[in-house]
Amino acid sequence: PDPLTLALGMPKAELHVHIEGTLEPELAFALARRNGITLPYADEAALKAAYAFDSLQSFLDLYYACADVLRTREDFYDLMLAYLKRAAADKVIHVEVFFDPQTHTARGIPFTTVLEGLEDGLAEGLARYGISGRLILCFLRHLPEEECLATLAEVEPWLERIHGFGLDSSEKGHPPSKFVRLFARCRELGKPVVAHAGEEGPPAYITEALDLLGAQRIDHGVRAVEDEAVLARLVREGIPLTVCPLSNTRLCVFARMSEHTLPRLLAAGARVTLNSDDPAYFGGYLNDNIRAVQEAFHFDAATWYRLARNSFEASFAKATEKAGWI
Ligand code: ES4
Ligand code: ZN
Repeated sequence: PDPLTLALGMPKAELHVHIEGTLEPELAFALARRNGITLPYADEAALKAAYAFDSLQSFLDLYYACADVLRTREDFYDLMLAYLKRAAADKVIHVEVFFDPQTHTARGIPFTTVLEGLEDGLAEGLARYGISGRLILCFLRHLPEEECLATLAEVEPWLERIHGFGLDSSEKGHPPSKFVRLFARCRELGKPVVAHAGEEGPPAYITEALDLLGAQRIDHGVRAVEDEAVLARLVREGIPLTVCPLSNTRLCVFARMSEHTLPRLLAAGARVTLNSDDPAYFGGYLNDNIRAVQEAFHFDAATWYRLARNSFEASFAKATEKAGWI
């Protein structure tokens, strides 16, 4: 088979997907109906027409608005199970799923409703599709650190059900240095931490995420190529980058896929993984990202094996689990 067919059929791990970003218009309207909510769009076509973003912020505004339809434990279950069904179709066998509890608790949804619904979905996804799943709690960086510290204190009773912590939302103007105390506490609790950095923000934010937050993976990191020293360090230290190609083109980080820094990151020897980020909003799931990348770059089979292997190696799964996958 050709390299693309091989890549599509390879078992893979997905390490960068926001569960709120898997909310398809169909499900959004179904949940709106079920919960008696009126979305500010007439129908699914009108909502899809709004998926024309010119920046991260223009996307986030819509993403947070749509999340308002998620109200009950069953809603979060339906959302997770729908994602896992799509992931299974793309040969994803392990997922580390981001969720943004502050988006929900700020609307009066109890944290337990969110957590239990997502866990119900993960349990059913394991039973139906054999996918192993973990939850990574992301803090919203546009909020004050004090609020994030309060959120962390609130979720401490459920700590053994949260695999790790991350940092997402509006990057520019909200550098990792804003969250030193928060992530020190996360690490004190014995959890792995990751952070979005170098998506829209400069390479210096990648350095801050590593040095000030102790990030074990960098989400995106695609602007690392702008600073030779930052890129060299990522390579030397084997820091995984969870790259999301369709996200980057849809949010105008790159004008077109052919301008994406993925080939330069790979050529430098960076530990790149491919991921879907917010697949409902950015034009597709993991295999859609692979198709778009292959259309632009025509990678060989060895590169696709490398990317699939990286996804398992960079995961937070136990060494015994990894050994079974690699
Ligand atoms: C996100 Cl693409 C992206 N960047 C930062 N934060 C996010 N939350 C959801 N998607
Ligand atoms: Zn992301």
